[in-house]
Amino acid sequence: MSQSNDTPTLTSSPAWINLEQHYSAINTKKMKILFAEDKDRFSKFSLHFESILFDYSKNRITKETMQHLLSLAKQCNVTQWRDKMFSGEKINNTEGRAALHTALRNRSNTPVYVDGIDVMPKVQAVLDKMETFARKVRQGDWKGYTGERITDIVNIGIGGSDLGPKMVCRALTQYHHERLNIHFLSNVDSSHAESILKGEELNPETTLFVVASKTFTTQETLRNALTAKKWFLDWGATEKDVAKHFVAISTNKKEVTAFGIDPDNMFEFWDWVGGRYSLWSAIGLSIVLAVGMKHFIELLEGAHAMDQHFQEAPLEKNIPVIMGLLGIWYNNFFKAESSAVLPYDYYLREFPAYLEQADMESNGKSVDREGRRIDYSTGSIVWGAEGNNGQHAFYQLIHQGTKLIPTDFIIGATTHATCNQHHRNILVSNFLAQTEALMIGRSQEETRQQLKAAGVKLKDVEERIPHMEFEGNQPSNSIIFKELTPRTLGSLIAMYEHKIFVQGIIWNLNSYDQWGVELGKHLTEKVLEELESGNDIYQHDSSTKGLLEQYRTFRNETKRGQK
Ligand code: G6Q
Repeated sequence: MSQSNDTPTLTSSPAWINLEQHYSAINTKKMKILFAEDKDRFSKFSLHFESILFDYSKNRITKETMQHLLSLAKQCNVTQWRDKMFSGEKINNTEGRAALHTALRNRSNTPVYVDGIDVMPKVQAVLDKMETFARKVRQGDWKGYTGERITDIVNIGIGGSDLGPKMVCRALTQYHHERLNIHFLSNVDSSHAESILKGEELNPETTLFVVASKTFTTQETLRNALTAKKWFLDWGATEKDVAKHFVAISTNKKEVTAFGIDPDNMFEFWDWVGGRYSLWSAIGLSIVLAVGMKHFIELLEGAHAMDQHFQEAPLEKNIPVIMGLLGIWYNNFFKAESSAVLPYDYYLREFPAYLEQADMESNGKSVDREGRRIDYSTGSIVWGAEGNNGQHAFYQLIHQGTKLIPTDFIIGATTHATCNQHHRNILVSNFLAQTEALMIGRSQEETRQQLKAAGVKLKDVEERIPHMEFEGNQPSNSIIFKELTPRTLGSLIAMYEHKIFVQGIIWNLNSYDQWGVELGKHLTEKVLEELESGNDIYQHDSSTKGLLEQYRTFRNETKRGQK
């Protein structure tokens, strides 16, 4: 909803008030009763997209809930905002930029204009450059300075320049080129650089560094790139050899050149691509190197197909819209603080970390688009881990804790791994049993009967019941896909991107800026100056000062000990 001073705020709008009233009427309703009352609940509350099934029937919703939520989407002009995004309007108003990650995967190649210029020829030109380069590296025609073929690729980047490509590379492990090992260096802690360069015994003669930074000013990335360059030169290579071992991905040609990377070895992208939405751009170079251009294009095609679904499907059949609305339902009406993403797929193990950034950096905002403080909760705390491992760790809190935690369970029906069907069956039965148990729970009476049947002494049964009862009614979405192909992965990622978009529009936020991250980039400058100079230059609170002094003491003691 576009708000001005004389229009109602979100929380006093008709759709919101209707939802509040509806929430009061149904919030205690048990899902297991809803399932018992309607045998067709699964088919009514599930949607298919290509080879992906999105089942949202295990949610605390009725037909009426969805009608109210869809009215909210209409009231907030979700479709109009969606069209603005796709057409290149500058919806990132605080930075005066479009948010056009969808143009990067616009496989229909229809024109998309930014400031009156069609961006599609530029997009294609960079894809062509990536393809040519990757082909040479993959075929062994791109040689290192001693004439050796490249065997190891190190992507140096952080945040959006790391999490997306890393997640996709891990997810598509089964498609990797067999000679090429892909590494991701992000953390400025030198232990990370060391564990890759030394720990994995890389050979400078056969290693290619991909320095990925939209701005090319990010301290961590530049520091790591310098360390990598020193390691390379220390081996005996010369400055002129750098061109064969360092390439850059950036929007900032000036800084890339200043760093010493040949601009011919720079892969460009543009300010209308947000960092956390950039894996589809040149930032995906490590993906192309790992899996080849054919599979990267399939990834883009999968995302494009989801873009078309998001643009064309009616709201009530539109998966990202439904996902976004369900999130609003729990976040704002049930007051759920967090939501969990639980992939039952080893190759998707980086997906929760990727979504943490995509979601929380986009919608972790407390002022609306016009800069006014808002009076409703935004950005859910997104977290998660591989589902099967999580069962043996944190699921306890989801089952029996005091918090409502809506969950997304994700699984593929088949795996590329040498399939031992029994492994798969165990995995899938855990997936199914968990969502069922979260929904159904276990009543006191059921617990009593089970304890008795297990031969527990009668006097112990009553004592144990409160500890072993499960309230149930914990909501979950289940996402099942046929196989983790590049296309399916592309669709899955785009589905979540658009879910995040829908929520941002309903909360009237700019999902495409990240001033909190920018703050972090500048905060260290002052303290770093003090650490390097050894002098106290700035005023600090007593805690920061105390910590700084303690660090210096420890550091000096360690240095003396080393002498
Ligand atoms: C993403 C954020 C942030 C960014 C990193 C790296 O949306 O802006 O995570 O990607 O801070 O920035 P550079 O790519 O500019 O190095």
